[in-house]
Amino acid sequence: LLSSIGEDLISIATHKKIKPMKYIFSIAILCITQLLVAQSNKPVTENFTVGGTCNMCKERIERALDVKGVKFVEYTLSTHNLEVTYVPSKISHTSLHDLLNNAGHDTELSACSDEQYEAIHHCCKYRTHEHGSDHENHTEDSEENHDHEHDH
Ligand SMILES: [Cu+2]
Repeated sequence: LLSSIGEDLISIATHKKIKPMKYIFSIAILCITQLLVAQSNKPVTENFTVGGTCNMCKERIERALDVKGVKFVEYTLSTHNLEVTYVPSKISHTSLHDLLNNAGHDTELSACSDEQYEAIHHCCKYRTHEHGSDHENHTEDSEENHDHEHDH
């Protein structure tokens, strides 16, 4: 960028018909433009709460944000905190929440639809999850077979 500005400076300077004030003004505009571009390309880091219970959730959440514009993503199960570093000019703040909702996870800003929530694995139902309790009730009642084959 600096070299291109330098080239512009030389080309502008060689045109002697340009008035000094106009010259300075155009340089200022150029600098401000470059600054704004640099600003929007600068990654920002955010932390927010996302619903999740297990490592499957962690994996799903982090995979959901494995997209263009996201530089870093880490979900901490114990705190339900998601740390994400992204480039605002490439991906918007709301897009991040939409992606998480699509994956079936509520964020502190937006909840996913019932349909999206239903799509996640049954052991990942974080909305009603109780820690330390195993619900392994295999209620397969003894099947009654009424098929009696009578051999004569
Ligand atoms: Cu899970």
